Amino acid sequence: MTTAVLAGGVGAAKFLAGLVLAVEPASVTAIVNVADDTILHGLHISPDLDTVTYTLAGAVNPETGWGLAGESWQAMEQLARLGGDPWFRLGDRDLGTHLYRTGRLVDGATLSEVTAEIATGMGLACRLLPATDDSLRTMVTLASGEEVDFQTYFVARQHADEVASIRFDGWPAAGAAPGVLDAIRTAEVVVIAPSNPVVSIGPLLAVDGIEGAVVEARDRVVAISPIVAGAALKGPADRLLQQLGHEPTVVGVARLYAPLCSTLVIDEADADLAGAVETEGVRCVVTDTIMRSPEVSAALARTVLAAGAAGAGDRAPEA
Ligand code: FO1
Repeated sequence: MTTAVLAGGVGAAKFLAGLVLAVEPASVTAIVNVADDTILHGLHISPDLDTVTYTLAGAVNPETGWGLAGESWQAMEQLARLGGDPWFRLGDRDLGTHLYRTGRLVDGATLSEVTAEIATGMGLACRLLPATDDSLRTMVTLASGEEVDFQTYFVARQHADEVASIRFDGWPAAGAAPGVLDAIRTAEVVVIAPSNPVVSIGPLLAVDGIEGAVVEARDRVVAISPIVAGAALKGPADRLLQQLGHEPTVVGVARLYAPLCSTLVIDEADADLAGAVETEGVRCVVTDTIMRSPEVSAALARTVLAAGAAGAGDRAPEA
């Protein structure tokens, strides 16, 4: 079974780690958010691509969910010694990835090409595509009126500010990277990973052509709620939803995603809201979505694929 997964960072990476246990890894295409990307110290950093890559390679830092396990931090220590500000912590080995990516981009390679090279270098068997090779950046307007880039909001200010609005710099010009639209159109099941709907899935859908392709695939699109019992498992998704006028519950997620998916998978903790989710016009599947281990993620992946296949079957033309 071929799958295309719309992916942000840590939640998506954990789901993908289970998916590649459940199916042939070569049948999986992850389409990854790049609107968190930033240039720091002259280096092009792609946090979500690296989180997915390191997780699938079994090399991610298990405590943070980003960066590499067993890192050393001598470059950051030297930076601080020289008076630089190491607010965005780049480990010594992680820096090698950013050096490689930046060097290849400066040489004229596309982000898709470099991403494929890094994935191969890290031993990945599935396909990783950046959503776009163009520049697309999440910009956050705070309640104070100040506009900051995503990593300033997320890391430097620890997503503590009230947010007034979000925009994607580079929209509407940013076009889908090679293979992205085709992967969505041809996948037997399309998955919207349990990522932040506003700042991870939002910028993926903002790339020219992606939202249209997902809407067209709706019968075989399954989303996994990143909200469990009214809270985000990690990060500010619940607060962002609320601040931007959405309900931070599985029902709010269903309302947002109903035009895109035919099934929403929610956690057992929200089982009592399954009926309200279906009122929003999506089928609801209740299962364990807390990915404590790759085995739990693999079980979730099997449930998601079965739901997607059933959705596609519902509307399949009769033979
Ligand atoms: N997140 C942090 O909270 N603090 C950091 O210092 C930090 C550094 C960092 C370095 C490389 C990388 O790939 C990711 C990093 N992240 C860090 C995570 C990053 O901010 C992600 O964009 C968010 O986790 C949202 O997905």
